[in-house]
Amino acid sequence: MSLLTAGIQAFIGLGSNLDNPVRQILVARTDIAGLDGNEEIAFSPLYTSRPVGPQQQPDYINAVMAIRTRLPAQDLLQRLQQIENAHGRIRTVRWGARTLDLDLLLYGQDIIHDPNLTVPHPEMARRAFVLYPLADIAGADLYIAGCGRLGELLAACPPEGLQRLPA
Ligand code: A4P
Ligand code: MG
Repeated sequence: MSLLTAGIQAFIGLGSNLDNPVRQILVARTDIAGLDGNEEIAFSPLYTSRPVGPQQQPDYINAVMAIRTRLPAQDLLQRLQQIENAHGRIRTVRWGARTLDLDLLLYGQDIIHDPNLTVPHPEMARRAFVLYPLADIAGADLYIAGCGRLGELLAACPPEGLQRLPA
């Protein structure tokens, strides 16, 4: 694949708690990197995390991926949803168990408030399972549009229920 010289740096949150979650995440990584117009920049360690939302569901595997993309944000979201669907994602309960969840966390420094797309992801600043893997690959100085420095968000969000898996 040719290296993309232009494009926007975006971050994607990956989560799974059904049907071999580690495999779901690793296959999704390849799927995302393989999208036309995308190039992987970094991939965080995998973490296990206790569910946020309904508690009667398995623990999650979470990770964060940095890409450089030429896709407009809406096109990227659509492709991510296609990948979720290809992984057998069925939407029933909000924040319920899922084979694969792909959230567009950041798209450059853009702030987006479309009916179907909010960026930065509205919950990310409160979620340890997003902030810690994000810091692993982006560093604490990353600025989150409308929220502040990642280091400050981390300080306010203890890593309770979060465990990094050995590489
Ligand atoms: N949408 C709006 N903005 C975005 C964005 N930035 N990225 C819309 C992705 N999608 C975005 O999402 C519902 C709608 O959000 C989409 O149609 C899209 O247009 P969904 O994936 O169908 O449903 P959902 O995931 O159940 O709802 P939601 O509100 O997106 O939940 P989250 O925030 O994705 O949270 N606990 C742990 N430990 N680890 C997890 O990964 N994940 C969730 C889901 C809950 N608890 C978790 C985890
Ligand atoms: Mg989601």
